[in-house]
Amino acid sequence: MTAFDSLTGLSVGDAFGAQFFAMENRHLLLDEAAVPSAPWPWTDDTEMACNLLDVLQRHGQVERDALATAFADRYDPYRGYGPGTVVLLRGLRNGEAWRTAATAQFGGQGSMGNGAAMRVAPLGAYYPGDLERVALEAAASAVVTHAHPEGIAGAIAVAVAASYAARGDASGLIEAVLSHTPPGKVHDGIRRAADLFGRTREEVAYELGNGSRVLAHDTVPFCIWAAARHLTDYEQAVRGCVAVGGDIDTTAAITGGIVAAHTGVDGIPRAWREAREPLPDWLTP
Ligand code: 8NA
Ligand code: MG
Ligand code: MG
Ligand code: MG
Repeated sequence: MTAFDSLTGLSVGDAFGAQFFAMENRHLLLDEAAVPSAPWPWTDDTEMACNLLDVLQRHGQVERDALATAFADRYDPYRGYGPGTVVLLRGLRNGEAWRTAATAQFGGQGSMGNGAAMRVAPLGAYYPGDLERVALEAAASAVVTHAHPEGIAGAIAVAVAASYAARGDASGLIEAVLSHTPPGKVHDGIRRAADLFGRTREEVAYELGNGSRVLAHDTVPFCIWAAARHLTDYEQAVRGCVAVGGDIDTTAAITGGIVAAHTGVDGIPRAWREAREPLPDWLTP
């Protein structure tokens, strides 16, 4: 399936998940079949994913300067960005270079937030099955904002998962992701996910984390598990992310982006696609 299919799955997951943060929608968390009332505005996850796909379409690869410029020029402070990314994007708008700004984050460690992983599934689907290439391009897309090795590893894992899923083969996904993800906490979490296949989503969220710290390693392993477990069922996969709580918009965006790379847009409920706020008009489908 195409990168745009994956972006549709990512943005619908983001917009659907974000609705559950609204105070007036809290009661819907108790209803397994709840559908929040439309429209569903999307958040930073989708804004960054649109910029990344736009750069891929214009350059055929991740052009890091172009990506930083797109992130900064189209930064909408109303979309709910993480605190480090807010500081970074403001700096870029004021003329700072991404290279120095991204490596200066968090006392010079760089960010290991889940923000590089949340936007990257369509990049994987852009190069279906080409896992080596995907790992390189995903790393390049991450470092513009997330220079910490775990932030980068989270992006690689998600992109490889989407690339593998887009190729159409549903088995062996976790092993393929593990073989391309650098060692570290993200890798360790995904390795544990492989042993949790028969467990409930609540047990898995407890074991691996569900993004409640908004870090790559407490977000990505659960998403890889949810996507691998429900690779042919978009609604089940995304509802599973919502049901366990945590960073719902982002776990649903990552998982939805991977699953839609496999199912295509036809796997996403039509009513959900219509409820999601339209994507920016500068992006070509
Ligand atoms: P980020 O770069 O600010 O990272 C997110 C957070 O991770 C930081 O604010 C820190 O608390 C922590 N962190 C990152 N790197 C380090 C480090 N090296 N050492 C210690 N702590 C660190 O932002 P991001 O773009 O990665 O964030 C993405 C998330 O924020 C997404 O969930 C997005 O939707 C947004 N967001 C999340 C929530 C939520 O609570 N679920 C709410 C609003 C916005
Ligand atoms: Mg968000
Ligand atoms: Mg070029
Ligand atoms: Mg989030």
